[in-house]
Amino acid sequence: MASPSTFPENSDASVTILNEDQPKKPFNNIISTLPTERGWGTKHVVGYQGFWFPDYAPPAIISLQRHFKSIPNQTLLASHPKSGTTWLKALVFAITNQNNCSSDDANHPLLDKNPHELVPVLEFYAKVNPENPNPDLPIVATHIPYSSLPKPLVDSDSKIVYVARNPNDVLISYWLFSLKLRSKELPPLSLDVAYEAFCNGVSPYGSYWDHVLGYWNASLQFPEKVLFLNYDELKENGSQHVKRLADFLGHPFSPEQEEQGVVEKIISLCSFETLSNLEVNKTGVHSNGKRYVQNDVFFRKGKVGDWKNYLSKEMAEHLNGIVVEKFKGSGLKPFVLSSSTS
Ligand code: PAP
Repeated sequence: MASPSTFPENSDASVTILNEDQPKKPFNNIISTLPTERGWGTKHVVGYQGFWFPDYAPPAIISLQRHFKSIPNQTLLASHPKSGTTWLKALVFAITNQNNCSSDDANHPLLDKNPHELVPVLEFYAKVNPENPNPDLPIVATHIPYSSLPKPLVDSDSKIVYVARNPNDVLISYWLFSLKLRSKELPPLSLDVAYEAFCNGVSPYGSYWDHVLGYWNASLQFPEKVLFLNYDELKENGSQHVKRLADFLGHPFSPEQEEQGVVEKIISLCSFETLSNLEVNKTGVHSNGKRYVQNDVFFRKGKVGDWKNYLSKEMAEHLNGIVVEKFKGSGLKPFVLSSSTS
């Protein structure tokens, strides 16, 4: 995508803010009463409905809760940030568009558009369309916790796919992302401060465990509506989980397609290696409605276990211990602290 005119030429900023004040106005009275703590990429995280959010999110959530109208057969992709959103967007787009474009088509939209351009995030869309906060598109995404989703969405026939990732990699990926995208007037956040906040559940979209458990419990209660995927397992056994995903979405692969290697072609098209090496994802930008964001910030290493390069074994074990304790009794298998990166 060509750089929009408002994106500064030769800028090394990863984000350009388009209009900071406009969307907050209708909700200022509510927002000003909410508790705040130190933010990561933004000045504050704001406590709202049992979670902590970057300060831009609560107005968008309120707008979604007031004005969201469901669209038939829409699919919602949900995740805690840095858990595989970009990957899931690409996979679901490729699976559900098989009839329009095969994954080896040289003109496949994923080859010249970043997945975030193809699948918008509801809370960003809501910021610029506060009274009509649902794009007329078949696939949308969100980081909003299950308990704060708009009711018409939960009650509709929309399917929800959630992707979770091990907490240590989520923490490191999010911390590094926040350093890149932080408002330039904010001092860099140290890893020690980020780690402490994450362990205390006071990180953006946290607590991590309540976010994961909300969707996990919904997937147990409404298995036809909510599918729970795991980034680490997708890495380990892509074909099994991509088939599960396609079945769930009502786009199962036929035996002929499986024989022709369609599953593997989709996995290859959506892989970190393919996507991160595309020109659009190396040099392009996309607008999320409010900001222009460089596409390359969504592709760093794409590995399981990179936390080892940043956290001590004790730090990782402590965080994992908290999560194991929180997951106890839920039936959710705790993430294994992998011994090697993959
Ligand atoms: P978001 O929540 O801001 O949209 P999200 O895509 O969930 O971000 O997370 C980005 C992480 O997914 C990055 O992980 P890392 O920092 O540990 O490297 C990014 O590299 C990784 N990622 C992006 N695309 C893919 C992909 N196709 N396959 C696997 N991992 C990917």
